[in-house]
Amino acid sequence: SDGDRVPALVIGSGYGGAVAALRLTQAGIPTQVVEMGRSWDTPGSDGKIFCGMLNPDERSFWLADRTDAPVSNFIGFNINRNIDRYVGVLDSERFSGIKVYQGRGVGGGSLVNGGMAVTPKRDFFEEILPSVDPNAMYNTYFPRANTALGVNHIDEDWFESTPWYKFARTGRTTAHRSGFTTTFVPNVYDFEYMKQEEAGQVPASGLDGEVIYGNNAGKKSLDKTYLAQAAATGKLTITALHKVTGVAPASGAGYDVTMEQIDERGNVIATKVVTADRVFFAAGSVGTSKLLVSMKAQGHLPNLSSQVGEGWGNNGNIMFGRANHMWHPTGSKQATIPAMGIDNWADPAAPVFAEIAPLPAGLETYVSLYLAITKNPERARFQFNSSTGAVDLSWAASQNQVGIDMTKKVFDKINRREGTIYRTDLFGVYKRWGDNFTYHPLGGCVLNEATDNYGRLSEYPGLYVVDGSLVPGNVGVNPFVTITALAERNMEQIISADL
Ligand code: FAE
Repeated sequence: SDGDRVPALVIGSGYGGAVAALRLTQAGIPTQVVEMGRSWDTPGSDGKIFCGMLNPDERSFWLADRTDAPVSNFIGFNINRNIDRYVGVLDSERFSGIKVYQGRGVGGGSLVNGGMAVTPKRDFFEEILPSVDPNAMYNTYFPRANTALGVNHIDEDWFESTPWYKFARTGRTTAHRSGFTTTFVPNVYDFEYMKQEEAGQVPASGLDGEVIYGNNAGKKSLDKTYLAQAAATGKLTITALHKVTGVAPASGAGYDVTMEQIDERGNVIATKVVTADRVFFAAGSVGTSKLLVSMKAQGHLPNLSSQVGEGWGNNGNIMFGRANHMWHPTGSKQATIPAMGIDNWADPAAPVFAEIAPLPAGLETYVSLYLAITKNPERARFQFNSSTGAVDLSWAASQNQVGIDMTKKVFDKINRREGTIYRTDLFGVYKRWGDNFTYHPLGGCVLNEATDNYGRLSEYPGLYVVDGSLVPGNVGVNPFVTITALAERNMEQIISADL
């Protein structure tokens, strides 16, 4: 509460925040996590904590009057619907050139994501983060992250036979016929639980259209892994529905952290200041970058590196669909959890890792949906806008053209071989590419550039960055395993050297 003093305060409860919370509390340090979203532990009037994708209600979106689904249209119809403003679990934050999807709530992105748990390719990791010892990462921190996150692999025999992964097998068949390689993708969704869903033995979630607005079962989100373990130490406090708006040196030692308490409709009901000896920024690439850029510009943390706000990228995200022939159905039953990717990353002309994504519409659509991660080298910066008081992101829509070009090199070939076409009705009216949004914001406070080699904001002893803003814009695969493993590496060093 207002006026408290705490040894360690963590801003945000996603991957970086959850790792910080666990390792600090295990080291015996009382730790307060401040999270702007709600704690998703209480069912609504329908008995469920989260709503499904086909029947979204106020729980779906963060303080919005209308849903804003990534696949917004279907054969000419906009499928979004009006909802009441509420602190829903998925935010689509709009900047002038791109929309950034992020999780809101205790657990951050782990509440809404597809659970794909991919360790990056070692040579690309070495390329993007040359200051990090790759042996330590691949021998120690990636394994540690995978274990703590509860990563598991699909039973391949079951995958081959279940109707729920027909869409993935169709995507694989068409990729192979054009000479592309596919790979199974590990996940934090419990695939054994999913088998029990199919058998009707447990409540269905991944087999009942649940994912981007939360999973009511099956998924090992951070509230069930890292944060639960941290709570078990007895040293963790989580303060939900509090948004940090400022961090500045306190008189004496430590930092004053200013926060607004909001109600479930988003109204500010109190403003509080907590003083912390150490502050860990874990508000995500966008949240952390916005806070640091505005603190620097407003003179609260003026000595921060000029690199703060730089190096942001969309992980090359491009979403799109192909229309299969009638003899290549994708299935009216589709698991919401992706299990396979097309891996063309090693091709310098078209470096693409494309997840074969479900489109669980409850009916046969013949659509193959993909989320491509391309090696898009374009970057943008966060800048404080003194006339609006907001932080802008300089990304221009045209910066994704290079990602589209890479994607086309792979999927034009598949379309030619199959005699098929791209769908043009999923992202608007006659819009082929879902290129105006990202699921994978990365960078803005890049490791060893805006921070030291362990995430310390060296100009301000006791301030640290631990989340996706450390990763320079693109990691070539879905990012949360990398974010988690880097946080494990950095926290180990910080705890042993600084605390
Ligand atoms: P994040 O998890 O975003 O956590 C930041 C937390 O800070 C959030 O809970 C915010 O509400 C909170 N916050 C922000 N600002 C403030 C503030 N001022 N005060 C207090 N709290 C604040 O950050 N990645 C994969 O690896 N595999 C996938 O399958 C996958 N699927 C995805 C699907 C969707 C729909 C989305 C949106 C993302 C997906 N991602 C996936 C991306 C992944 O969830 C994301 O990279 C991580 O969640 C980022 O982790 P951070 O710790 O950086």
